[in-house]
Amino acid sequence: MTLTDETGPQTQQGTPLDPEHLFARHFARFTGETLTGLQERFRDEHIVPLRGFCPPELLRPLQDEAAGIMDGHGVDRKFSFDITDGTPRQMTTVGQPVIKEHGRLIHATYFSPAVKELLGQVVGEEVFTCPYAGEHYVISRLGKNGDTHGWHWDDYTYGFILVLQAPDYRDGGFVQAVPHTSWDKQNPDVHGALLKSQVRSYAFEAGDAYVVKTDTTMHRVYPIRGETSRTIVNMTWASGADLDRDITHETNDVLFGGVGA
Ligand SMILES: O=C(O)CCC(=O)C(=O)O
Ligand SMILES: [Fe+2]
Repeated sequence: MTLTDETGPQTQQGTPLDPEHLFARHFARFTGETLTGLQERFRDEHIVPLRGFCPPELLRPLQDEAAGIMDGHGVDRKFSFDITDGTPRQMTTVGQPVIKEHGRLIHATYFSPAVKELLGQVVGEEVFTCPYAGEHYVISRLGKNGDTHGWHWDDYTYGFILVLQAPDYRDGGFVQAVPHTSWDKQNPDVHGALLKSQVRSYAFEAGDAYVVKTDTTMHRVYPIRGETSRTIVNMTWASGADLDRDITHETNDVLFGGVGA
């Protein structure tokens, strides 16, 4: 059980929550055969759920932190992107600069050595924090009937998505992924990707996370319906090869405001 006051989430003893300690202890569950299973699934599907990723003590504080930031700073977005073949983005978002200022726990999650180590083990190579700060972390919320994060790819190799609030799958909001597809920013072809490969769907609960190879896995969040809400934090991770590539970030800049003015 955690308590929160104006200095942020605290333990019952009144000391600030130490996310690193909680992550390191909690990730004992992602070792041995469980880890091998995650590695195999990631290799096969290029996306893998990390069920129960979030240490229970951190879930409520992270939910509260994200909700507070979203309520104070969320921007409603609604458009379709030519650069992803016209797919819709209808959601409320907050970009990295605001989270850096107000999101101690989200920031600590992104810069956690234990999280970095776990992600590297799951994907089978070392991962690096994104060289472009605007993609370190963003929050998005689907909160209105029909809200969706339509089909797209992302700029860097890996995405890590922490699910803080999720509808029942009957109300939509689950993730769909199509591995072994690629994004030609000059000639994006979503329908071609759907025909070429296999769509898999994944439903998540609050506290789950997933890792996805975002540059070659087209993905989307199925539209939500009715009175429900879905909130996630998306954190971008680079591969070693990404660090030597010249990568642009058009969709992040428009959807989340990039690194700000
Ligand atoms: O909401 C999700 O689960 C995926 C988010 C995503 O794909 C993105 O922000 O690029
Ligand atoms: Fe994405």
